[in-house]
Amino acid sequence: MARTEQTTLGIGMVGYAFMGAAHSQGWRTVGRVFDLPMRPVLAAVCGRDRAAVRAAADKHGWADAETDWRDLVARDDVQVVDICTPGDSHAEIAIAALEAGKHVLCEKPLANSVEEAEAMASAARRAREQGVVAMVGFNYRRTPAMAFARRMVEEGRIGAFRHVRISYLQDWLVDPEFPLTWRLEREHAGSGALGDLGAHIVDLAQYLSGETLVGVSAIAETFVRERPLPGGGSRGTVTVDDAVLFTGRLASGALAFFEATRMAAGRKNSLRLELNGERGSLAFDLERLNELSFHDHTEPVASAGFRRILVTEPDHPYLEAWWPPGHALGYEHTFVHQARDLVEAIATGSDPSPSFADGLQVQRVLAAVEESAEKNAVYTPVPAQE
Ligand code: SOE
Repeated sequence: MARTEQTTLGIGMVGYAFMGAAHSQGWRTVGRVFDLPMRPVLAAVCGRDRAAVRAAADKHGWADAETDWRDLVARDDVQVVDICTPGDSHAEIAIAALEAGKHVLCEKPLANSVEEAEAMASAARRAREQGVVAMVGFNYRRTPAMAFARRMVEEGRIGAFRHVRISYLQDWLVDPEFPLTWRLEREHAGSGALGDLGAHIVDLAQYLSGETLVGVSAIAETFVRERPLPGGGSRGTVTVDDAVLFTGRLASGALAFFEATRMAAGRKNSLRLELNGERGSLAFDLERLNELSFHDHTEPVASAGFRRILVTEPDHPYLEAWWPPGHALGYEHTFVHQARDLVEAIATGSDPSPSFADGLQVQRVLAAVEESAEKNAVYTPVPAQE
C-alpha cells in the first residue's frame, strides 16, 4: 500500500566528485523507485570552489550550493548530512553534524585513524539517544546479490564457515606517471589500497559471515614511490600502500584471505569473493553483479555442483521495486538502496546498518593490518637455495 503521508527529508551533501556523483544519483532516484515513508529533497551541496560547486549542483540536481560545510550543517532545510569528502575531513564534519542533531551518512572508510573513528562512534552513540541516525557507506552490501547471500547464510545454507576468500583489484595506478592525487597521500586518505578497497572487502567478509575478524597477518607494498605532482613539473612521494595482502581469522576460527590493489593491470573494478562452509559455498563477482554462484554440499554428490542464481527476482532483496525478472541492475543502484535503507532507519527509528560502530570495527582491522605489515612480525623468510 502506498504511504501517502510523506514528510520531506532535506539532504545536504559535502563533496561532489566521483562519490558525490554516485550519492546524488542515489538521492535523486530513490523516491521515484521505492515507496518511502519520507521524501528526500536534495537541498544543498557543498564544496570550496564557488563556481565549481554551483555547476555540480546544477548537474546533479541540488537546489542550492554552499562553500562552507558549517553553513550546510546549520541549514534548517538540511536534516541529513551526507559526507563524500576525503577521509581527513570525515571526523570533523560528522561529529559537528551529529552534535547539531543531523542524521549522517559517511563514505567509507569511516575515518583515517582508529582515534577519529572512536570519536565518531561515540558522537553517533550520543546522538542515537536523541533519535539521530549515523550510517557508513559500504555500498557493496547493497547489491541485491550480496544482500541475498547474507540471507542464505542466515538461513544456514552455508553452515559453519571454513574459508572466506576476497580480492578487490583495480589498475588505475599501473601507469607510473599517474599523478599524486589525494588518494596517494596518507594525510588525506589515511592509507592506500587498504582503506580504499580493503575496507570494502573487510566489511563484506564480516557482513556476510556475521562474524568479526579477530587477528590478521599482512604484507603491503608501494611499487611506485614517486609520482608527478598534479600541477605538473616536480614529483612527490607516495605515502600510502599500492597493494596489500592479508590473512585473517574469524571469531569462529574460519580462515580468511584478502587482497587489495590498484596495480592489477586489466582489472578495472574486480571484486570477487568465495565463502566455503560445512553445508555449501557461495561465490560472487562484481563484474557479474546480478549473479551468485552456489554449491549445495548436502545434495547427492553425483549431481551436486556450483549453479548460477540469477538475482533479479522480486523476492530478492531490493528488487521488488525495480524491473521484471532478468532486467539487470548495476553499480549505481547500490547507492539508491543505501539511500532507501537510511531513509527507512530514520523514519522508523531503527538502528542503521552499517553503523558508525561497525565502521570503527573495520577501522580497527585496517589498523591491525597496517601494524602487521609494518612490523613484518610474522613474516618468515624462505631460505635461499644453496
Ligand atoms: C576508487 O578506488 C573507488 O572509487 C573506491 O574509493 C570506491 O569505494 C569503490 O567503490 C570504487 O573505486
